Amino acid sequence: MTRLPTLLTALCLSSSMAFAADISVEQPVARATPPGQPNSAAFMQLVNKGETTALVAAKSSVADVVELHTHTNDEGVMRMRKIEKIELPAGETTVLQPGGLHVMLIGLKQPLQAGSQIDLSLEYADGSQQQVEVPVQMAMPAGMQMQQQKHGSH
Ligand SMILES: [Cu+2]
Repeated sequence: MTRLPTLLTALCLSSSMAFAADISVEQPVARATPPGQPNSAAFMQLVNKGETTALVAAKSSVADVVELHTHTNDEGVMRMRKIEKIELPAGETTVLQPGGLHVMLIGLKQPLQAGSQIDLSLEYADGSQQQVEVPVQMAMPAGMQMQQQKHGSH
């Protein structure tokens, strides 16, 4: 009888180890789209409470293709481009926001309606996956406006 709690603890430990990437996804949001707009983007904060890893892929049932994107400032013109991964340093919060890193939803199967939710599957460098329900909003939350950061330090 006294062995049972030990066994349960061991099971819990092993299951949390199987879920290797220790990332909590906070304030996920996807941008609502008018009819006919083929693409959208999702934003969130990725809080890494574990070891350094990276977001390497994403999938959603609402879009044909999901890519990881960033924006670069090309002589004053903001352009977005696909990147292979989003680094998630240990102990740090990586912010995906308008004008910066984002999850690009390409080839929407239907318009994203404000107030609905979409599914998003995030895949990390260690092969673990995380399912996230992302609320769709018309306007981005305050503080997540399209703004260019002026500081150049990295
Ligand atoms: Cu993009």
